[in-house]
Amino acid sequence: MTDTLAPAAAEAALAAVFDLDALLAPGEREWQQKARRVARERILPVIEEDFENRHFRQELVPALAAEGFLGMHITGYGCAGASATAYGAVCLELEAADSGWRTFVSVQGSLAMSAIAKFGSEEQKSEWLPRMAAGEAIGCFALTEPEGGSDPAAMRTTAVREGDDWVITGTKRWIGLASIAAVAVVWAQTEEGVRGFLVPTDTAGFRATPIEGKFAMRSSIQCDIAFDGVRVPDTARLPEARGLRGPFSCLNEARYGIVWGAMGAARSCLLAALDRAMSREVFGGPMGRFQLTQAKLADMLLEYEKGVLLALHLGRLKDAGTLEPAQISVGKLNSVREALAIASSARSMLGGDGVTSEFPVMRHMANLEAVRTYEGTDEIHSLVLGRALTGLAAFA
Ligand code: TGC
Repeated sequence: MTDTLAPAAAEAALAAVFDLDALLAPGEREWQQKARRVARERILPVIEEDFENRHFRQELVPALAAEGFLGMHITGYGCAGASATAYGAVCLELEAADSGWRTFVSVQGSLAMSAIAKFGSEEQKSEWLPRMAAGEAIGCFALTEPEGGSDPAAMRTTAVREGDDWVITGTKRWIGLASIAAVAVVWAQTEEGVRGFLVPTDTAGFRATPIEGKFAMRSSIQCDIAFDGVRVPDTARLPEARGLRGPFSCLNEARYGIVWGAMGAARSCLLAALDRAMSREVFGGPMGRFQLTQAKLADMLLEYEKGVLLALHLGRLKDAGTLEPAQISVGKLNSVREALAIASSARSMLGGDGVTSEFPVMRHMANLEAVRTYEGTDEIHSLVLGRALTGLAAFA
């Protein structure tokens, strides 16, 4: 197996057209460089093996925590208080290695920690956020149910008030990290509507089971969860979360990270294809001299550059406090769709070798199929945009 480090000459050629890194502010660039180093030194050397073996390398969690990546956009409670743009750049670099590791940072920081930071009591924040930022406690975000993820309003998991306690009953599916989590942010239907609860995973009646047989996201963990009369005190309820607006505002954070992250996977595929075009001899010359090869590379470059510029624009809006959910839908839909197209085109340029683990392309393509579905499918984001344009909701 050759290593999957981005070939330096291809990287230089890409940067010579547009140096997208140069658009970052110095502080943002520092975050990006840290993430690029961690991805190259700690993740890339083992990722093909972990993907092959369906292994989440949990021992890397302290390394990511030590760099400050966990909940890095949250202020206080041991979190770095970095900009949204810096967080996006970190997502891009981690996903350039593998979507599974961007997903880890996303589930921990954008979903579980964000839910606590946005809606938790002072006690809940003090209890969980510093430990989660340090990587000592892992969190998960239990929203999606086995009957389907696109319509959380139809959730069947219930939380019933009994005296000072709540009793949670139901099932969740596709919940990242649940089997190694210390705490689950659980969304459940109550008599007053959807509410969120912090459930320590050692509570009686909580059971998380990793989902087997995945052809995507094999270096990370997604689980089924069963709640069999899980009893928690009222102090476990997130006091500021009322209705679906709660989980949806956390999904906004995670979707935002994907806008950047998918472009990392795209970059990795583009670089592999570019390197091949420059180094492979066919019909008596370099493959890169053929017009069809150049046309493919040019199309990949266009969508990659546009995708990163869009991510940067959304990052600036988010840092200004003006980013709207429909704008995140533009980014999520575009980034994942175009990253997949880039991966597919790169695969074609690699020929048969493109389907092997000698190159990262097929792994990224498989992961991106999962990314395309979670945090709002292509269809859901299209419909969010359809509603934004027409004022008519096509969900019902
Ligand atoms: P509706 O049910 O009518 O609205 C409910 C309330 O939510 C508000 N809202 C939002 N708030 C903030 N940000 C958003 N993006 C929001 N979208 C909706 C809405 O304003 C309303 O508030 P209020 O106060 O008036 O009650 O919902 P809707 O008609 O607006 O939305 C319908 C639709 C289809 C867009 C929505 O249901 C949706 O986004 N569906 C997709 C859900 C999704 O992405 N699921 C995948 C989650 S991924 C996962 O669970 C796994 S976590 C990752 C891991 O663990 O690995």
